[in-house]
Formats: sequence, structure tokens, C-alpha cells
Amino acid sequence: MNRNMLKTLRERAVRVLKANDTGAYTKPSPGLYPHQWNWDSAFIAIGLSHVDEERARREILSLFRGQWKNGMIPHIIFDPDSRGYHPDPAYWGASRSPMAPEEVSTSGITQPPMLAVAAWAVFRNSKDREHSLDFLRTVFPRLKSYHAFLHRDRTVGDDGLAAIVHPWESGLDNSPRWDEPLRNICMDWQPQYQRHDRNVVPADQRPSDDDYDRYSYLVEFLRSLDWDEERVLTECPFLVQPVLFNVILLAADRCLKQMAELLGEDTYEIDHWISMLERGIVSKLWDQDKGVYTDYDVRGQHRIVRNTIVGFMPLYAGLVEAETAHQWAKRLKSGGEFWPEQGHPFCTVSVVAPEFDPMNYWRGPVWINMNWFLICGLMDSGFEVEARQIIEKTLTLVHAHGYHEYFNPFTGEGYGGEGFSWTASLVLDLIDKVERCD
Ligand code: 9WN
Repeated sequence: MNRNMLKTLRERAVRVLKANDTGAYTKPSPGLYPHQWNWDSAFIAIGLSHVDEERARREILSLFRGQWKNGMIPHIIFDPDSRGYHPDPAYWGASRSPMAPEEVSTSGITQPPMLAVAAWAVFRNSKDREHSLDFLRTVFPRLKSYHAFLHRDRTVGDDGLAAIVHPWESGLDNSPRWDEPLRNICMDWQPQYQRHDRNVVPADQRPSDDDYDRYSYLVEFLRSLDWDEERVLTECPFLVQPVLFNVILLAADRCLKQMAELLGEDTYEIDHWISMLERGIVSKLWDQDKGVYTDYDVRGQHRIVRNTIVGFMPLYAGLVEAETAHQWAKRLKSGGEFWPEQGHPFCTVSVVAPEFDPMNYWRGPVWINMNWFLICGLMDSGFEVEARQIIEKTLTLVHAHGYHEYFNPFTGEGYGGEGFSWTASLVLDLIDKVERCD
């Protein structure tokens, strides 16, 4: 990759992040997503750590404003001055829970727990040792309480896996993986709400009305339980143990352990979480027939077998044996399933799957964070050359088409929110990876 291209990419990425910056946190894409999101802020902090470490720390610290008394970090913290997003704070009714914070309005669910991974990356990329150690001391107990919430209040049975209670908690909202568990929900009433997303983005790039009915029904249902976690786990009609969520939790637990060791804290509980999760992911989610990992539908009591990029995500947590990693690296590259010939890696859903749609949200388009997970996984597993090739493809895609939310895998056309923050921040991180390799 030539230096000019990297320079342009970096400058444009910084411009996107500045435009979306509120001072305390960065909005994912102010027109479509006018509040703060949990895993977005984590990705954003990772990118910011390469350009402004103090601002990166602030991005992470700002998320704790919304932390619930039971440790949960909600998926949205609302900007009181922004309107035009469904569901709004009144619809969530999070304040019905005694656990919710008093000072800010939040949603009642969480998102993939990338935060400890981001905090550790921000610390490691820091040049200001003193401030970054103070930062770690501040965030460690709060992160630990977030992880304790997930390991305590979100585990069913004794397999150690965390369960989600809404597709929004997966971060991959309308992935075909959730089609069946969502359709199995028997809606006892018709939810009352109005969508705003399609005022900003064309309908064919967003989830269907039926999906939104079910997303909204679930919010109304969970609100009717006053967000009582015990009842949520036993009564929620959607209960799934997702691969990616658990892989991220495992990576985040390991970062937490490294923080604990550095700070001289006890690691007993964290060690237990890690060994439970490692065992749970491999024993329950590995699909021997398909040769990839699958999610588990707790309500339906079966694996969810869909051909999507998520099946390969355990690479990110180094859970894959060398032989499998080798086969995956080959499969991802050839055959046109996830990387169309003349096109762009990686399709979020296999091109040959019946649900594949190159324009619709999490049902086919390329997302930069999915590429980033696989790049990190390939690098950590010793596939430097492959990783480097995907970095180049990813950066070339964004350079040619802009900082969109997601991209058509055949044409590269950008879709969804404009000036999308995590596309920009992960571009900054990928540039850093390229420069380290050179
Ligand atoms: C619901 C903010 C979020 C991302 C999610 C992405 C999308 C929200 C929505 O936007 O979800 O949380 O309204 O569609 O799916 O991963 O965090 O960027």
C-alpha cells in the first residue's frame, strides 16, 4: 500500500471521528444513530488510541456513566437533546428497574462486551504510562462488575456460556441466525411504535417490518418485567447463546486477567470464567458436520445452523487448532462464498446461502468490524500473509467508497449510515497494523 493512500485514509478517518465527536463520546453516525452505543465506543476507542490517547480513555470512561447497579453496561446511553430514534427512553422504560442509573437514560439490554478489549488496547498503545495506569485502576473494578453481571445474570445451566435476550444484544441485529428464534416468538399483542431509521436509509438496506415488530415486542415484553434480570432469563421468549458474543467475552475476560495481574489483583474468579467459557464454546458450539461454530437457541434447544461469517469468529479468541485454522483460511479465500471473485471480503452471509442479500444490513454486506476480527485472529494464529492481504483489501475498499456503515461485496457500494465511526476507527487500527508489519 502506498504511503499517500494511507495518509489520505488516516486524515479522512480522523475527520469522520471529529465530526461525530460530542466531546465526551462519539456518535456512531449522528443522522441514523444519534446517541452513544456500547460496542461502537469500544471500537472507536481502539482507533482513537492511535491518534489521541487521552480522548481514547475518555471514550471508554464515558460509557460507565450508564452502568447499572448490577454491573450491566447498556447498549445505548441516550443524548437528551437528540430525538428521532426508535425506541426512545420512554419506550424502553429502563427507569422501572431499581438497577438503572438515575443521571442518564439508557436502554435495558447490553451488547457484545468489547469494552475490556478496548481498554486494554488503549492502555497498551499509550505513551503516557502514568495516566494510563491510573486509567486502568479506574476501569478495572467497573469492568469486572460488568463481566460479573454477564457470568452471573446471563448464564443458564452450567455450560458457562452467556445468553442474550434480544437480537440487538448480538450487535448483528437481523442476521439470518436470529430468523427462526424470532419467528418462534408468539406475540401476545401488537407493539405500538414508529420507525425512524427509514427516513435516513432506504428500506432495502434495513431490517424488515416484521423484524422491527419483534424487536419492539421484545422491548415491550422485557419492560413489562421491569427489567428484572431473574425474570428476564426465565421468561424472555428469545434466549440465545451466540458464538461471537461469547468469543468476545472470552477475549475480554483474558484482557481483564492481564489487567488484574498488572494491578496486583486476585485473578481467581476471572480464571474460573475463562476456563468455563473456553470449555463451553468448544463443547457446545462446535459443529463437527459443518466444520464451523454455531449459535445455540436455548428456547428451541438446538443449534442454529446458518452459513454466515460468524461461524469462523472463534479464530479471534485463538480457539481453533492449527489444522482447522489452515482449512478456514483457505475456505475464506477461495470458492467465492465469503469473498466473491473480483469482489470484496468478507460477506457476512455466504453467497450460496438462501438468505444472502448483498444490500441488506447483516444479511450479506461487508462490515469492517467483522473483517477486523478475522484479521486479528489470522495474525494471532500465524497467518500473517493472509491477514495482510485482507487488510489491504479492506483499506482499498474504504479508500475507494468512503466510510460507510456496510458495503456491497460485489461492487463496493456503501450503504447504511454515512460517516460511520467504527469504520473510521478500525481503519486507523488497520493502518497501524500495516505500519507495524513494514
Ligand atoms: C440497534 C450503532 C448500532 C450498532 C449495531 C448495529 C446497529 C442499532 C439499530 O447500530 O444497531 O442497536 O438501530 O439498528 O446493528 O451493531 O452497534 O452503530
